[in-house]
Order: sequence, then C-alpha cells, then structure tokens
Amino acid sequence: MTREVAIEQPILDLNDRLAADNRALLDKHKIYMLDVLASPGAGKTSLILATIAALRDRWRIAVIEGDIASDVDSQRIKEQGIPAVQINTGGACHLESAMIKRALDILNLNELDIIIVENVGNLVCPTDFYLGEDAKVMILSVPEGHDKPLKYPGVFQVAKAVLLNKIDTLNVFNFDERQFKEDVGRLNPQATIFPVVAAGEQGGKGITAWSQWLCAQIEQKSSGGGCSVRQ
Ligand SMILES: Nc1nc2c(ncn2[C@@H]2O[C@H](COP(=O)(O)OP(=O)(O)OP(=O)(O)O)[C@@H](O)[C@H]2O)c(=O)[nH]1
Ligand SMILES: [Mg+2]
Ligand SMILES: [Zn+2]
Repeated sequence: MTREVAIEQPILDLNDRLAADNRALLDKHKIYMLDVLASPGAGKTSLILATIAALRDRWRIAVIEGDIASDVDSQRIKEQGIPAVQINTGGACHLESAMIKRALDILNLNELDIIIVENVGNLVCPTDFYLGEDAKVMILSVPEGHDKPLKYPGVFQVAKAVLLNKIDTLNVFNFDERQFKEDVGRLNPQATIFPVVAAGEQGGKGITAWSQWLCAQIEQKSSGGGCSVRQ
C-alpha cells in the first residue's frame, strides 16, 4: 500500500506561524516591512537603492538581502551607509520566515522605521511564503516581456504594487505597455502600477510617484509626521 504525504502544507503552516511572530515583533517596534519580488536582474537592488535615496531623509531604513550566494547586494546597500543583513539561502530559491527571524535578531529594531527585504530572484515560489511583511511588491523589467502576467499570474496577484522597471528600453524590446497594464489590471485590479527607471542614464524616472505611494503606506503604520520624498 502506498500513502501520499502532503509535505508542502506543513512547511507552509510552520512558515506562517514564524511569520506571525516576525510580524508581532515588527508591529511592536512600529516597523514597516516590504518584501520585493522579481526575476534575477529585474532591478530589485537598483530600485531599493533609489527608494532609499528618496526616503532616507524622513525614515530610518534597513535592508535584508536574500540571495542563493554572495554578499554583492548587501555590500551595495552598506556603501550607502544603510544597515544591511545578507541571507544566503545556500540553494533555496526563496526566503522563509525563519531566515527573516534570524536577520531581525541582528538588526537594531529600536532604530528603524522601514525594513526592505530583497527576496531571491524568482517569479514563482517567493509568492507562497509570507515572511511577516506589511506588503509584497513585485518588479517586472521591460526586457522580460509584456506576457509575464499571463505566464506567472501568482506573483502579480500577491503584489500590492507592480513596478514596471527599465522603461528606458521600451522601444528596444517592443514591449506592449497597454497590454501589460490590461493583463495586470485583470489579475489584480487593486494593484497600483508604477513605470520606473531604477538605474542608468535616465535613473530616477517615476521614483517619486512610487516613493510617495510607499511613504503613504508606511505613514499608516508609523506615528504620523507626514511624508517627505526627496526628488
Ligand atoms: N537600462 C536600465 N538598466 C537598469 C535599470 N534598473 C536596473 N538596471 C540594470 O540592470 C542590472 C540588474 O540590476 P539589479 O538592481 O542588480 O537587479 P536585481 O534584480 O537586484 O538582480 P539580482 O539581485 O541579481 O536578482 C544592472 O546592470 C542595473 O544597472 C533601468 O531602469 N534601466
Ligand atoms: Mg539584487
Ligand atoms: Zn523557492
């Protein structure tokens, strides 16, 4: 006789319990945590750096960097004088709440307002793992193609905001922005879409609108004081 063992569900249940602990800890410290999802190279670190530049006058920010290997991205963040914790998953293609818990133990939570998590580059399984964050957002970059909402619907559905990055390359890649917006709107009508350029010669385009949206989200959790975004 063979028996099927559903292994996925207990793992997700345990993950959710630890994520709830993370969330309680963050709430106690009034820290807003954002989980950034995207494919490898879509511009996660670039967007995080641009967001830090826009918000650092107003908020105290730290970054948790998730990568399979290396500390390349956390070094880029630390160069800006921002605390960063690198998590190397050793092969796992997503972050789990237990990993975030260990990173929270290292950070000084009394001196932070925002934690930005850069998840492992992957459009699939990070979608299923709640880490205790206040919101997930996702980035699609123009070279990946406008058909991605149809092929990877899950990540577009969990995102509170969708960033369309590298719009400086729209013409080169024949990207149909109207179709993209239509498909995202069908999957997730609540998601706000922000076309941006996170890096390069036109770097900074659209970042103010995105940062103002994020600032308003954070405001709802913090003790007030208003939003101010450096342009
Ligand atoms: N032209 C253009 N290039 C960009 C833009 N944003 C990022 N890049 C470039 O895209 C490459 C990847 O950017 P990263 O920010 O490292 O991407 P990532 O998603 O963090 O990559 P991984 O962490 O390796 O998954 C870099 O060479 C960036 O300079 C953009 O808006 N326009
Ligand atoms: Mg990166
Ligand atoms: Zn995975």
